[in-house]
Amino acid sequence: MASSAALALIATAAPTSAKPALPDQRTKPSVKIIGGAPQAVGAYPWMVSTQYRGAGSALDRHFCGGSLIAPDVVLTAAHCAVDATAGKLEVTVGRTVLSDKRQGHVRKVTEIVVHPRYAKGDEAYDLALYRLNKPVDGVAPVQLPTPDTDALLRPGAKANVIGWGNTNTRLPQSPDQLRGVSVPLLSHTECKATYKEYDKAVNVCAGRENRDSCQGDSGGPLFRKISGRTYQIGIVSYGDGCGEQGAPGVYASTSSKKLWDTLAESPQGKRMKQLLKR
Ligand code: 4AZ
Repeated sequence: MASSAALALIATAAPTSAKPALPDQRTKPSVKIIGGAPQAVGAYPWMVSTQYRGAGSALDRHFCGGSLIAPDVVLTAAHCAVDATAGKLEVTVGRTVLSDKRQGHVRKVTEIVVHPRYAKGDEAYDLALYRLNKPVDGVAPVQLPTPDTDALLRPGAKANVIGWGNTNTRLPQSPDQLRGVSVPLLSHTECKATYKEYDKAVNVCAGRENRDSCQGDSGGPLFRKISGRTYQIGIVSYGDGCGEQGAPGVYASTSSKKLWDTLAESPQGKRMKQLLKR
């Protein structure tokens, strides 16, 4: 999750990280979101960096991605939000280069709603919402799919994932500029074969060797552009390492009716759902 603390840990523990580097990877290091490229300034006005408030650089304060889904609501991952306190957070909407304070809109967070079925240590229902102190006007929120349509989730179709997360599986490298990579969607059967905790009712998975999201991308969007409209189909959730062969990235599936319906199992979730008309 959080970049600075987690990355400090990686920095000191680098030689003995969980996944030993294979010889060919040592001579051919993978760089990028994993395997991606920098995105043009202004390309994603609804993209969000969630940050801890404070004096540090935006790069150090960034800890997760998110997306604007209503003028005053940000969608992110539960594992990003579950230990956070609203008063200590801010979000930056529509900024591409984290250090460029002239880009985008900064808002405070007034309320955090973690999905009531999200259980720490479990991986499913990895969805949370932030209510903002003031709407972001003049920015079109990203669209969410019609519940329980799976037309956007066809295995083999290409989706995109963007974020400021780690670009290198072996070194902690956080980019200042937003990056993105195209990832193939996989079938539920393929996902379940890798992750026994995978829940096809609320998850979707995507990626292949050297094309993946990574630490720091969590909470950010997996999306497809269809005839000029952008649909967010997933929220970066988890994976075994980043960009490893046979270990795709897992995403909370924003097409899942069950994911949204069960949000109403808490009073806060129910209110937020009404607010979003979902
Ligand atoms: C993480 O640690 C993380 N490859 C996020 C996404 C993925 C793996 C790890 C998916 O936040």
